Amino acid sequence: MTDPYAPRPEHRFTFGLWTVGNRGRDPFGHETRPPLDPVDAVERLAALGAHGVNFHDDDLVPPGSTPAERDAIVGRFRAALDRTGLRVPMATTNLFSDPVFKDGAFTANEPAVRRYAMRKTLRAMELGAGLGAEVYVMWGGREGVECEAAKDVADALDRYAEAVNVCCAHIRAQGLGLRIALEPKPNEPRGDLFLPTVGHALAFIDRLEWPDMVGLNPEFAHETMSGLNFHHAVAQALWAGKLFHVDLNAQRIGKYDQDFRFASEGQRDAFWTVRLLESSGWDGMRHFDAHAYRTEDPEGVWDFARGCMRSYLILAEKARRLDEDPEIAEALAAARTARLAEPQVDWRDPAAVAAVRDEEFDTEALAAVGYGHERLDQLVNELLLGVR
Ligand code: GLT
Ligand code: MN
Ligand code: MN
Repeated sequence: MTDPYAPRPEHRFTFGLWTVGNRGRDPFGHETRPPLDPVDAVERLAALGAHGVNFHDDDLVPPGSTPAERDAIVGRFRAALDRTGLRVPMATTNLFSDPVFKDGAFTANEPAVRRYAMRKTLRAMELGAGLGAEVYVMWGGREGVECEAAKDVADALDRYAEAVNVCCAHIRAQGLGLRIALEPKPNEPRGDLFLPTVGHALAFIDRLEWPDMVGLNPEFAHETMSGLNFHHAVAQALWAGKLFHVDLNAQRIGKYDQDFRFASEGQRDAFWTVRLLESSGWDGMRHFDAHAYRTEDPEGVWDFARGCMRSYLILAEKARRLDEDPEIAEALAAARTARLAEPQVDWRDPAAVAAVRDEEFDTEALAAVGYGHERLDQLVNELLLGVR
């Protein structure tokens, strides 16, 4: 029997070189795994049925490489992509590891650091676009502060916007064909980060020079760290036409950024996210920004990668079953779910607005209605728990 949960390239699953290449270092302990050659990552991901691989500039070309070394590395990587058919849908820049960025990159107080961060990003965008990337992720890992006195937030946002505008100008001038996806995060590694949530980032985009070129890369762990509902964040990004990319992983509220295997925690939120992505027809990449537990040896990394993709496909199947379940359909009707899609008042018509002012309501009768949410939620739970 063929495995119904076997990943295939058309499922659009992608991983970062930094995810499968994560060596298990944490703030308290050293690496537990040897380095992973990017070419081996490409081959293993392709063999597992992934669609693509993403990278930071430094993941592929180690900092300090000469131009000749860079060309050799890129050539070898490109050959592996050609051999396997794996794609590079997204690229990004490491603006957080080098000590030069300790006070920020685009929002560093020192102007030369800001210009260096822009230079590194323009070059990384060229590298990514050269390998086929269409989305450029911007995660401001050091854009934040611990010492509140040291940074003016409005100035920092002005400089952040300036840097994004410079990147957009370069994309346009060079015809790189990239769209920028901002990735919010509330804290870690800084005490507080700028653009902490999807909502903050959406509001920021409106103030940019080319807002159409900029959207979001929401991450499950990052919204959940803030105690927010990831499925709602993705839904609002979709509603705004701003879901350019998505980082799927797992996270418990109130903890450090765990980046666990997708759906290993928070299965309900993972389920609603998968259902939303699948039912919306969104054609972006299902990117897993997660890494294997520190306990794993190199083979365990591939169990981790396979697990992310299988859980997604299992939840997608549950979502289909939910939509076909007659008892759940009945419960949804009792909850009047579809009626939320019915507009009530044409606000362009003054008579219609005035009629709202004068309508009479039987609020007692309206308040007496039961919506059956206990029954509906339990049916969904039983489906997720595998007894329906
Ligand atoms: C880093 C971070 C992620 C970002 C990556 C892209 S780098 O691993 O924790 O959330 O998506 O810069
Ligand atoms: Mn994360
Ligand atoms: Mn991420």
